[in-house]
Amino acid sequence: MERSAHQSFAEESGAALAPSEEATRDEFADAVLQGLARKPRSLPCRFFYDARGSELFEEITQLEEYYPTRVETALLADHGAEIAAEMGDANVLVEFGSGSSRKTSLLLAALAAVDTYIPIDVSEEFLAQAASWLEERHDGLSIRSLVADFTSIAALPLTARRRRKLGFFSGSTIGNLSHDEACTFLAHAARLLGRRSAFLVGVDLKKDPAILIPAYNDARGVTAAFNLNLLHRIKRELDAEIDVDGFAHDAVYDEVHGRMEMYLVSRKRQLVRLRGRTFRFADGERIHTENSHKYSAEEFQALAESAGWQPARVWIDEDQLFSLHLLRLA
Ligand code: AVJ
Repeated sequence: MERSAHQSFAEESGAALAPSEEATRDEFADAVLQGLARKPRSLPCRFFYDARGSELFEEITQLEEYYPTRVETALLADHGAEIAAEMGDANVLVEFGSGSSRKTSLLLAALAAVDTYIPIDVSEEFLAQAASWLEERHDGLSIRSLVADFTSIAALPLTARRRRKLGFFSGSTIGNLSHDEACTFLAHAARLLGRRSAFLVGVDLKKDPAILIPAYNDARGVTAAFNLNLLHRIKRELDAEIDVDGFAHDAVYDEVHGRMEMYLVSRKRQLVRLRGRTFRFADGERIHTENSHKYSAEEFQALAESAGWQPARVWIDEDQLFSLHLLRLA
């Protein structure tokens, strides 16, 4: 298993974790204990993205069945000029949950007036890698990385003040949030970005489950490995007793909520032990690990309006797989 150099050093040497790492680990442990004790059981999807999980997610984005990344990238490449026509005078690009920032380069190429890029992500390692990748490609760009959870960031750096800002939230990450949470997040982003700003949001569209299900349950089993990595992570980082092979990946479409749901399903009666607690699983019992909400263009526009944004444009590919929304503030 891959992990950050620093983390493996602490574990292999038996050295104590730094206080911030200890806090992160306790937060992880608390969330896992709470989620496993709940019925139905669930685990928060934000814990997918350790070093190995991030690597597996990158692999998912290259899969034939997983269309979102490919289609969104094509939308950005094809409509860069139109996006610039709408928002060409933006000076600051603020990206929420920026990850590897691969799609950002297309946007920066289209937006000539942007001189400052503010990526926000929980992974310091990702931010550093993304910054050096972008610096090489965009001469003179000033990058001000923020290590933070994008839902809770309180303020932007002073350099962004009184400048025209474009927010960017790609990949349909907004789909991980419930409708209420998405509305709260959009309103929060509006406050953060401020007057005369705009927000470009990538949103996966509602579609035939025959397309959705393979996107979350691919033939090569990469998504299964991504989902099961959460159990490997719990075992490794929290010293849990778990038979990871005793669980299987499952992905279903819930018509009522309009979302893909991922589960880890126990393949037998078994016990999971963690921090002095024992959890009894029945054969077939599930742990809910992710929701990925899908929106029609109209549904997302209504949600954005309820959060105080004015829907300005929406770009959709010819197969109607994915949408890119431009929202404005008065
Ligand atoms: C990164 C949250 C947008 O929901 O499609 C990919 C994560 N989960 N395959 C998504 C994911 C399973 C992805 N997001």
